[in-house]
Amino acid sequence: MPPGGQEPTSRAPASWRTDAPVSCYTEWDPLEEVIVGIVDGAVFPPWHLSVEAPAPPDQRRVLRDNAATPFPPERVAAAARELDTLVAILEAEGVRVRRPEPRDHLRPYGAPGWTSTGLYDAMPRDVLFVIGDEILECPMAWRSRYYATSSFRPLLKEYFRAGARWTSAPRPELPDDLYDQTWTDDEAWTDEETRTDDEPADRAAAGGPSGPRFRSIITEFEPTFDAADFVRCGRDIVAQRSNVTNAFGIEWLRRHLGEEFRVHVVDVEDAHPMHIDATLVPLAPGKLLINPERVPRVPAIFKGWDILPAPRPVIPADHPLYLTSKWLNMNLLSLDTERVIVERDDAPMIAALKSWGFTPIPCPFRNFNSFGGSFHCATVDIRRRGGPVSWF
Ligand code: DAV
Repeated sequence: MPPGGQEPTSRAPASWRTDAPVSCYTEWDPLEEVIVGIVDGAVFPPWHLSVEAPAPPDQRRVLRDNAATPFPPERVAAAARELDTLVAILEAEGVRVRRPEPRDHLRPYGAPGWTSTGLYDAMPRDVLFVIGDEILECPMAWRSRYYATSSFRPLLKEYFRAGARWTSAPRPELPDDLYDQTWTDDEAWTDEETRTDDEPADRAAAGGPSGPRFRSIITEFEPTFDAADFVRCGRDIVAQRSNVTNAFGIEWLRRHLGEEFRVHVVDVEDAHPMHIDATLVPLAPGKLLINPERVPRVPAIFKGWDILPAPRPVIPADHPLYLTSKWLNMNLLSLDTERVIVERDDAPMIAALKSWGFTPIPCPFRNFNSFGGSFHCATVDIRRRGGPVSWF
């Protein structure tokens, strides 16, 4: 019986290679090599509707006022120290850590019809999708992330030379047509309203919107997705549509991956979705951490799994979170089916993880959180032991 308590429904073929330079099938197999992001040169994105839609409503003004300027240097320095602490913890746990190369994110660039400056190299999870022996550059919907893979290119070339499959989705054009210029927040449920257990039909009866629980800022003009809108559970990949991932992007990935994988699109209740990794977080086979506000009904594919509702976040109210909700407390990094990296001051999450049988490893990360992510966002798994297993 594996530590997660669940038996796989199919196993990797006996001929399975275990020495590939890039190999990852799940969020929980034993982690051997990881890229940890950097905050050097981090700048706020230029103002754009695509940034407004997923942003917390109370931060839109801040984002607008600071557009295309550097993040406060003292916040960058404090977050960089926390990233170095994370690296030291990972290395002490036996994980090989790689880092990207800093870039000047204020250098303007563009394509026909638009210009932009960059963002940062802090969140490799969004940028690179590692699935099986492949490392894929994502077609990201934010213009400020058009060259987001540049800092990782030295590593991508190295992995390719060592035998990895290195690919890129069709390069998006990001014209105005990709963005719904008539978008407003009025049709989205507010975060307060998503805290009900009502079925969409009940809401419709009550005069509220039914059907899609959010109105995406992006259209279906071309495929776009961020890797962080997908979680890997062996041969099954769970995806959400969001303000950066459209149905076209999910379909492109589904067809690209072919028959070895099944991509399941789930419907959650997030008024401003951008990335699934503070909503549904599989910690081990048979153990699913869920956001109790966004997941009133667990997707059917997880039938039979232990459902672990995340404790409410305890990030102080005055702590700046420019780009995300407080549910970053769920954005954990599993080193295997027992060891989990968790924020040092998050006592409720540490206690919950212990009560569920995990071994939490605390790391200070509050300053990094201000940049829009936590441990899962800040990393991308390059190698986890284990092969293409089915768990559903
Ligand atoms: O507020 O749910 C968390 C993940 C960001 N990469 C949120 C976003």
